[in-house]
Amino acid sequence: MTVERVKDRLSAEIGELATISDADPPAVTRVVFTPTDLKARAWLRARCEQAGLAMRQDPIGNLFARWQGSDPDAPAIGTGSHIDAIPNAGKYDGVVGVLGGLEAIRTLQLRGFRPRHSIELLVFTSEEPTRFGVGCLGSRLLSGSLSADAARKLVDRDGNTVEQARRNAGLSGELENVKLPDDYYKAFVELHIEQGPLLEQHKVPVGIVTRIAAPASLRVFFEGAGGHAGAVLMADRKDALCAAAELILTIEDSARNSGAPDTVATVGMCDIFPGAVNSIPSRVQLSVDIRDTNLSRRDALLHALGNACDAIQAKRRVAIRQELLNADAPAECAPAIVEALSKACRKLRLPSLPMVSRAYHDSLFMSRIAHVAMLFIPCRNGYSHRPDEYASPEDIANGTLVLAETLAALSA
Ligand code: HGY
Ligand code: MN
Ligand code: MN
Repeated sequence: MTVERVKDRLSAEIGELATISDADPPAVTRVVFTPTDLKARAWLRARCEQAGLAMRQDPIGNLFARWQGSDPDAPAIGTGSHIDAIPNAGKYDGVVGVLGGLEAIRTLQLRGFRPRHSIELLVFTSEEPTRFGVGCLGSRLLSGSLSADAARKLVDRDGNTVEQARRNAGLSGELENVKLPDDYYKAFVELHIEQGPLLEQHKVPVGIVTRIAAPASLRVFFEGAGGHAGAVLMADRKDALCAAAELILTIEDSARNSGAPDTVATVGMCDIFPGAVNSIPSRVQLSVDIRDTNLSRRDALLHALGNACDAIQAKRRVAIRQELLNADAPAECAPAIVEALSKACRKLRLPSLPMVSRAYHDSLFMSRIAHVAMLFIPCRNGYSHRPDEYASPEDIANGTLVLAETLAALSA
């Protein structure tokens, strides 16, 4: 019975992929171009080859597994997601879209379906910003949202450039050759866990994404004055960490009071120098993540952050410098692809809920060169980016079968 086979095979494969990790189970860590990431890519490539898919990898490491259609001139239908995982993550983020996409193809093959448009499963490089600070590195380059020169300038915390890291991972060719033409894909559909609580709360098995929020991220550098924790009196201090703390609370306050619940801001990283209990912090580096479904509200928060930096700098005599890493536009999903997903849900008698994606995804950038929509499945308590992230085999199978129906309809 199809659903049972899909449930069993996907549960086994998701479980197996989760063992290729740099964290103790149930956590998963798989950072781009590490030996673990390369091992996971090899594992996945083998499964795609077993399914008879033609493989290629581009110069940034995006992986393409192609089921050749009967019309070689017809633009392809793309699906896929990512398998890199932030530190101490779960095993479903991205993986459901990759293994679910592979299973959707295998399900159609078993049914004897023959696509007219080729169907291409994509595994994007570095969807997570963990190593190079900018998320969706592979889909940004593929869609032309990031230039090859700008990508080459990205450096990890150990000073390795993207160029060094990709070459060490065995990749060749020039980053200029990653960009695909605007008419390469007729459509791109990504299956992903919701990473939020709405589907579970509404007891709806499938979400159909109509809009993807606008993400921005930046680093903020604070340069104060160090000194002895005992000897320097409070009035004489230029404490970089206190300045950073004031900015963090100001960012939180601005997001909370933006006038809409869709504005979110997070300071997820804080480096303190010299990092000794009895030494006044002289330098601090923050990494800030700001998003909103509404572009002007998101930009207003970036502007408010700049003003706050000026005020804190003047008040505390701590030099503050911002480095904007990315400030991307939101994406509207294509009505025709949204309708194709809705139709597939109706055919499978699965209720669906139209929704916004507050997380960003490779689809955000694929929307720059193709008609895009996303398919969400529930995740328990909305948890994601944590080891107790969980999606049920039933929900994963439902999402996979909706994807299969949609790919069949789009590629006919
Ligand atoms: O941060 C995000 O939205 C995605 O999970 N990388
Ligand atoms: Mn993620
Ligand atoms: Mn993801």
